[in-house]
Amino acid sequence: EVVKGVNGLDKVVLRQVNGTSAEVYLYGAHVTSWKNEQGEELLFLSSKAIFKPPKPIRGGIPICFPQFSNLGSLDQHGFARNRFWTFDDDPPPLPPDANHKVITDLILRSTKEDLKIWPYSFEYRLRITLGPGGELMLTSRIRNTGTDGKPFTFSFAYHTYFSVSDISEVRVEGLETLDYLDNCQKRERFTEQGDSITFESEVDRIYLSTPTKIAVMDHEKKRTLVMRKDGLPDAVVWNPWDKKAKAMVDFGDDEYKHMLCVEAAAVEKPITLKPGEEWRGRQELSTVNKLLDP
Ligand code: TA6
Repeated sequence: EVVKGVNGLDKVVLRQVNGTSAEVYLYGAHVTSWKNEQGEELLFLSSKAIFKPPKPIRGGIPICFPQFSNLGSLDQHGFARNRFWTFDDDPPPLPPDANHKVITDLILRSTKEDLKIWPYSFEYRLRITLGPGGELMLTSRIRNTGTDGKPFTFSFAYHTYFSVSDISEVRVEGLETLDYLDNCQKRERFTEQGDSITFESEVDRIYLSTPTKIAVMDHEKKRTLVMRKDGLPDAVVWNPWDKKAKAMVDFGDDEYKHMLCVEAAAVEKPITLKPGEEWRGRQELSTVNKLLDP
């Protein structure tokens, strides 16, 4: 169902019979809400988010394409999150169990304007699925539609902002002992300790070659947010903490206490597509109403 969201921007609302829901703005194909059966919001959306293109919306799941962060010549995180997407008029085939799922298919095609800043033709199809248990799945299909024989290379992230009760009581499981690039230390390479990750200051790390499953444990809620990913080997973990939070106009000074970004990403090894080739990158978010054992 398409409704008017903030500032009259169109958004799609996906609802399941069990009361779970999700919302995605056509602007940026930006998921801004994912609620459980009790109607609790599981994603963080800043109370100061600015819904005014071309400013990206602060929170939810920004799409970082064709560039993650400043790893290239484009603006921070590329331009997919600053574009108006449309409904896909020729969506990929539906999955066999489609009748239990609520699906919306969006598409972004390179425009003449885009070609001036990134000279490659692409079609980016994004399928957003709300499963029968409230699982939220994002499947990206990016194809090189160029006819000039030129391959292109891109980096990518689903820049997911999770809502947490209290960042100082959050644990992340699945990234122990991995190498990571530390954005707070000139992106130098380090190795993570052997037990789960906890937070007491700014964290901005690109974990490399991570497992397909990462768990974010919210101690107060006795709830685990589970991320499963495919085609996205890396995982970015970010919390701006107090100083950086204050420096962002679209982020409340204290909001860092109630959010954590865990981002399924392809950064260390950017993806190259020859004309006609297609890449798929998927993440599925789900919740478990208990703290998973380490
Ligand atoms: O994903 C982490 C990060 O790259 C941080 O370095 C910080 O810049 C964050 O993204 C937010 O970026 P944005 O452009 O959305 O303000």
